[in-house]
Amino acid sequence: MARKLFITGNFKMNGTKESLKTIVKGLNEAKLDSNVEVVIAPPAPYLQLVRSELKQDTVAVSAQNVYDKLNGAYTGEISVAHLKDSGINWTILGHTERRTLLGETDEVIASKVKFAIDSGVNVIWCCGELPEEREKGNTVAVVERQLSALATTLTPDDWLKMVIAYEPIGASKVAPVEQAQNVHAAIRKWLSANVSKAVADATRIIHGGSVNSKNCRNLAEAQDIDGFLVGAASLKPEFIDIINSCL
Ligand code: G2H
Repeated sequence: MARKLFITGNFKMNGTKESLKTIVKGLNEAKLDSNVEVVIAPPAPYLQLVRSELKQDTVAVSAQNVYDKLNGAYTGEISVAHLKDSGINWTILGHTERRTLLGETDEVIASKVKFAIDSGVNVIWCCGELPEEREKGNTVAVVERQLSALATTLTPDDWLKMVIAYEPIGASKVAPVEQAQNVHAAIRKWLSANVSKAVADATRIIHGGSVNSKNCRNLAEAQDIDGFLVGAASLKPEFIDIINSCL
């Protein structure tokens, strides 16, 4: 089944008002491949600036995290209600940096995913193994554990509002295509066995971890890699080359 390529620029905790305006200007002026769905995720204080500067209607804006409560005494958290009020209907959740640096568990992330989807915000859900888990050959088991935690909260329809990003944690260079494809295929197999074949066929499983304009084309040719979660390279003009890599 043909799945539309999905490319997210995760700016992480980088950028200034001026540098982000320059990135958005580049996107506004570029001819982007219409067969690619593009989402950019600036830091929270700049979400609205980026939303209002963006003129390409094929590019959406995403938060990098949200909380699993709508409003209230939750100092410092990001509300899906505030996102929707600002015209933002995507969020990244479970990014590897939040798992490893901020101690977010599979269960906390699953609760946030369910809350975001129920509130009408689409989710780019990240999964991936630690280097030591990879070295022991436990990659697929770890990703299946992360998927199982999510499955306890989601209905089959919920999965259709989500993109899955697989990122091998702490990989300093992009994974070899065959290795990446094997994990993506294992995720799709798990979806088919535990959710439904329709969800497995429809879900975009994107790849993250040192993706750039030089390695993206090879990765995109793999059967089960449906796009990218791009960090560092999304802050550079080459992000446009990545979006157009399959033209
Ligand atoms: C992995 C990835 C996307 P980078 O964290 O979030 O970032 O492309 O900088 O490795």
